[in-house]
Amino acid sequence: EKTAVLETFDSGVLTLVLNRPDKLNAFNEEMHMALRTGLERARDDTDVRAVLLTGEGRGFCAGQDLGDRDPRKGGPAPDLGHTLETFYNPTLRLLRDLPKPVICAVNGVAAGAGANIALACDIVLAAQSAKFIQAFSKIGLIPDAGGSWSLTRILGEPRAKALMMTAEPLTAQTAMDWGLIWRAIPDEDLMTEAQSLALRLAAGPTVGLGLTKMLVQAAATSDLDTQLDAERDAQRTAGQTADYAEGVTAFLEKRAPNFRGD
Ligand code: T3D
Repeated sequence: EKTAVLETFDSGVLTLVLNRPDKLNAFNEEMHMALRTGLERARDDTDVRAVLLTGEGRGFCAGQDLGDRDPRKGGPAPDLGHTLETFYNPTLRLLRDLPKPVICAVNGVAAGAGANIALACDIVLAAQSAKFIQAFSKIGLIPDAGGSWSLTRILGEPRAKALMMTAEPLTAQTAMDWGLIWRAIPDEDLMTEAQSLALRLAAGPTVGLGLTKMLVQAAATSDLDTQLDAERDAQRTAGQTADYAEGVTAFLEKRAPNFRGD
């Protein structure tokens, strides 16, 4: 049995590759746990300064493995609230709470929870041929993995509802035009660009980047006064890092900074 998520570490970047290509990297319990283990390592290991998430084969992730939900096998209907609470929601929270940049390289179709996990990453690059599909309505489910929240906030109700109710595929180009992802990239250049972005961010001021991520996320639910207070507190912390001292010194010495991540 192959490892459900391939993990490699190089120059501060932890690369996690969803690895069930025969099923377009659909989630079974093993892949859930392997991804969670990888994200926990990213959180706990101070050598990890950026994460790159992608998929093996022609798809990024087709969401839940429906083979594990076959009603024809009999038995009571599964409690999908329980599976969200046990498997999907902890992964979403890990991604959002990780105080380091998470780059997603969407190498092919991203459907159902697969689409929404991609969209929960901090910077999303997608191959031109990739598609995002809110596939849930095709099987009678609701958009999970944070999709009902993130798509509504980013796109507004009209586009969010239409995408979710029709399950029409969204091209990478339209996803970029609508501000849902950072960039659509020619297929052959996707991994090179994603790796170079991940390396660049891993060589950045990690504490400041993590604080930036948290501020942006907090802005979704705070008013300006609360956000100004949060910026004050975060800037106080950033101003005490060695990377801030290095950044200013490098500027004054007219050289590139050498950030260490602390
Ligand atoms: O259950 C819970 O815990 C609740 C949480 C739910 C979260 C969810 O994600 S619900 C949504 C589940 N996902 C879907 O409904 C998407 C199902 N897949 C598709 O609609 C299509 O496969 C795609 C549009 C993603 C891609 O289409 P296409 O034509 O490029 O590929 P394909 O031929 O359909 O798939 C290739 C293989 O992957 C195929 O296997 P085969 O025939 O070669 O042996 C197909 O069955 C398999 N596959 C694709 N998606 C899934 C899958 N197998 C199991 N589960 C899948 N989700």
